[in-house]
Amino acid sequence: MSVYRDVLIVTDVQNDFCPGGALAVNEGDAVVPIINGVMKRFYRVVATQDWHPRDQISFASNHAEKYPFEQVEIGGIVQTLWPDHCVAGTPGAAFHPDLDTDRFDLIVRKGTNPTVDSYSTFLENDKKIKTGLDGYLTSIETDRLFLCGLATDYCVFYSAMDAVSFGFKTFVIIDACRGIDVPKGNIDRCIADMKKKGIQMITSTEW
Ligand code: VGL
Ligand code: ZN
Repeated sequence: MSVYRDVLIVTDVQNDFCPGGALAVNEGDAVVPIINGVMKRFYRVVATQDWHPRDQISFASNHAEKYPFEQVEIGGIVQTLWPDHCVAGTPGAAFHPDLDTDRFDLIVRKGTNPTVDSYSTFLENDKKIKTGLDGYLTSIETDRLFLCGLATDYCVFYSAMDAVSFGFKTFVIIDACRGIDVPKGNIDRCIADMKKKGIQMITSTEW
């Protein structure tokens, strides 16, 4: 265990983001053994779950004549439309069966609001409504935050950017992440933006 209060955020390692799932990320399940291996190094482990009601605004199926991966503007927020995924309580929303969930100290569910989606595990896509995670991390006197999971260019990216804004020293364990890459090149763009914001990209074997 490190001398720092290091907290790991395991982002959305759920069946629907793994091969065979409704919004499968290429090699999404490859992160599972890596995450299981690093969890023991941390003071606390927080897991997140994308957890949507069926009438979630981000589902293309809830919009007439719209298709997955199109973008729409709703109330001033540009929202990408997705296939129905991670519907609360369904097998697709469950953690990957090989993920060592016994190690989780806290589970944060996000995207539960039907009218606003939430990529970040700190703030919904309106950038205002909090999940409360910042309060938990401050309360346990977190020194450093490490993010991993799915997807690199959506939930990991937005969570990492918000983590910096909330004042946390932030790292992304990049070999323990996989991305959607829609639109093409999105993963590389997001990695560049994270570096610009002062987020350190590290690998699971590096520290
Ligand atoms: C995510 C798209 C839609 C993610 C969640 O976990 O990265 N991406 N909902
Ligand atoms: Zn989602």
